[in-house]
Amino acid sequence: MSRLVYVLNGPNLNLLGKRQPHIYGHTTLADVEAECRALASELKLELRFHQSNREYEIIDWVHEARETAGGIVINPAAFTHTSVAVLDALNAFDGPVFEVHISNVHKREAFRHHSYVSLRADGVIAGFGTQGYSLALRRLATLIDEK
Ligand code: CA2
Repeated sequence: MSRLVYVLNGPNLNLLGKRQPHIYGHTTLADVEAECRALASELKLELRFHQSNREYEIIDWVHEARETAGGIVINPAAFTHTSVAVLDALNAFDGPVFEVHISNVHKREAFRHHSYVSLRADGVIAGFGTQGYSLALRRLATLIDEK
């Protein structure tokens, strides 16, 4: 199995650490990327880390991952709750997919309780702050090592 993993981030996550710290904390997306890169190197994973506010870019990265990657970690942000298109793209990917949410979506508004992506995800992490990304990467490495 390929040791290349994609970490994909949906809309508005570029604002992480800059607004609403009471919900999302003070860590910026650049900090998250640095932590993921350090951990990936420890776990001997190759990392592609992306964020976009555009649905089609997330879909295109999932398609790109189909050709090359061993797994995907995705925080689809608001697309979690709206996007059949992101779900369809992930359904065309064969490897493990882990869905990460920084906040505990189940403690928040009712519209955040439903996730299209969870219909495909092999695991979901919510409410562990930005540490959720590291937990998901560790699990992915375990699955890749086992193959
Ligand atoms: O908890 C999460 O990680 C979410 O995926 C974040 C999304 C939200 O729509 C989901 O329901 C849960 C929002 C991402 C926007 O992030 C911001 C960060 C700082 C300031 C403003 C937005």
